[in-house]
Amino acid sequence: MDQSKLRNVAIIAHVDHGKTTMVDEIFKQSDSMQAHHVIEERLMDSIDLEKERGITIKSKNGSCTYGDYFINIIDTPGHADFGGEVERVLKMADGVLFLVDAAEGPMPQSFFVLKKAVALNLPVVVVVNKIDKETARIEWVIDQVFDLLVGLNASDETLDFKIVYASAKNGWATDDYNVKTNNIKAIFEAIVNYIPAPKGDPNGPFQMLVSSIDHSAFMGRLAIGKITSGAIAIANNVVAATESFTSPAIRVSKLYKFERNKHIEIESASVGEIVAVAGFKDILVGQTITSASNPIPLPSFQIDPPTISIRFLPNDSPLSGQEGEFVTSRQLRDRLHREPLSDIAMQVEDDGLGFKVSGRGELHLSIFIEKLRREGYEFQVSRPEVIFKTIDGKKSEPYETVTIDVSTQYIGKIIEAMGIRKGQMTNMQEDGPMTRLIYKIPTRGILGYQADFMMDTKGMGVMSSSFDEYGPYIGEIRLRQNGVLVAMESGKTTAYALEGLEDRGVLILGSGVNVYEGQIIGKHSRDNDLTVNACKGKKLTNMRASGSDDATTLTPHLQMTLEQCLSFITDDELIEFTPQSIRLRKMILNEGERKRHSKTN
Ligand SMILES: Nc1nc2c(ncn2[C@@H]2O[C@H](COP(=O)(O)OP(=O)(O)OP(=O)(O)O)[C@@H](O)[C@H]2O)c(=O)[nH]1
Ligand SMILES: [Mg+2]
Repeated sequence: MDQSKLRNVAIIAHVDHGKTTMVDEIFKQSDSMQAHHVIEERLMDSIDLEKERGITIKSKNGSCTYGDYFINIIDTPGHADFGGEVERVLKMADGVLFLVDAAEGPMPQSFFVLKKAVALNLPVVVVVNKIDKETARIEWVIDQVFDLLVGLNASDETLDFKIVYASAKNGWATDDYNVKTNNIKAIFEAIVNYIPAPKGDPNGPFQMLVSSIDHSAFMGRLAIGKITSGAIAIANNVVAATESFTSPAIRVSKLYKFERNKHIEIESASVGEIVAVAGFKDILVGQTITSASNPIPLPSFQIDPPTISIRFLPNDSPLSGQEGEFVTSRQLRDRLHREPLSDIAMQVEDDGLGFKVSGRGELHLSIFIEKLRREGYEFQVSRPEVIFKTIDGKKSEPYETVTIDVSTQYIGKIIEAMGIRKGQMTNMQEDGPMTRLIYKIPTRGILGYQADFMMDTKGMGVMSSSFDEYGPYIGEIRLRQNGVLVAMESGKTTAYALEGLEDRGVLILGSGVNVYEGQIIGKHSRDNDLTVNACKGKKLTNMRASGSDDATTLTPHLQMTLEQCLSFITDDELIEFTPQSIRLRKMILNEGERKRHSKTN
């Protein structure tokens, strides 16, 4: 392929600023697209969980053609928990499209991803997206982007960035926001004119840094990266190497490039191209695939360390083994240890009691939990904990920067909630009916706040946070004020029994559900735990048979999401996950034993 006609561009932005939607349009309006082809919405969000949640979790490669140019596109996740991913895949890019929402302007993760692009000295094309929004404030957004780049000590060339204005959702872009168009030609032109062709010596020894790993049902692990030197062909002998390690040589069995969002088999590839290489069984991200006769590894990645961890345990609840396919400790262990092979931001350790799984944030771990459930695993987890460190002899904990945009009427609520969570306000800006609040807050404090935030602001607020730095431990933060209602015996819940419990608190399950002794069935309205009978039936009368439970009408019970459960439980509680159920329980199921245990501790 003609190196000068190649472009490798990564699309980066804060969460929801429209990256995947822009990629749809790039595919739709590129020359490689046949007219009759229909592209499904957010095509690159191909994982079920991505479709359901409307966010990108894993970065993905694709490509299109424009005139005689071949453009490789890397769609990246915008959520802070997946920032490690962005950092890695930027190594495949020769420039970035930096999208920013025309109303929101740069948000915490905009700063993070832009910082990574500037550090790699990548040219930046700024795309002010969503200019169709009524609340768009284009000039302000551009000033903000400029200030951001100045703050990052960007070079003069970078500060002289090209700007394109777009409405990805409506399929158009323009160089002049006063002139509406009906296509995204301005985006394509910016890519070919402002993002350079890849560099590298086509005749040098073969080198490709592995930036991500994909799985193919037939070929196993596929190592994806950009060729930075030389060429590769089927049947070549190559090794995977780092500065301290060289694998045995393998023969390249298959080679793929990306066409639209699909893998296409090819015979050979040369410098500048982004390809997937099959043949290595155990290859890892950060290793370099390089010629077997003259191996020259490239420097590997420095990935930000994990900030929170959760203990995974085999499921030992009385209902275990009824819904899942994989239940044993060994199956769980094997699966957990497999994850860090493709997600290097995740760490797994055996800790005697179970497995400590550490990641970049709540969402990173909760998405993993959901993934395991869907694969058929049963397991339990304990309360998420932040990872403390000792820095200069002092106990330290992770802090985040939180940006909150709310309608001014809810500020009081937010300030109160942030206070309880030990957040410190660093900035407050009023802008019309909205106010932007910026806080520095311990990660512990913000864990699980998203759901409450939605309630506090009646869904009218936007909050996002990203890891800032380790700082001094701030002391106890007590978030759960209430105790729980705990089932005293195993059985099926009855409406009759639950009705009697409604004034004790808020129930989290309904009638006709199998529960076990020690399972949590609701939140207590007071601060202590209360053991209750959730299964008792009505006394027999000669009018009605026992079991006809239907005359009772229960208030609909509270449905807790996975994330809400994670932030709800305390140290003596667990969450039990199966493919069908999420149950909360006391670690010690029997009330007597629980009491004895708490006395002796
Ligand atoms: N009004 C408007 N909405 C848009 C535009 N582009 C995207 N959206 C909407 O913004 C939301 C987020 O779009 P995505 O493309 O998923 O955003 P993303 O940047 O890929 O998000 P993550 O990958 O999760 O970081 C969707 O509801 C889109 O329909 C636009 O130009 N105008
Ligand atoms: Mg996306």
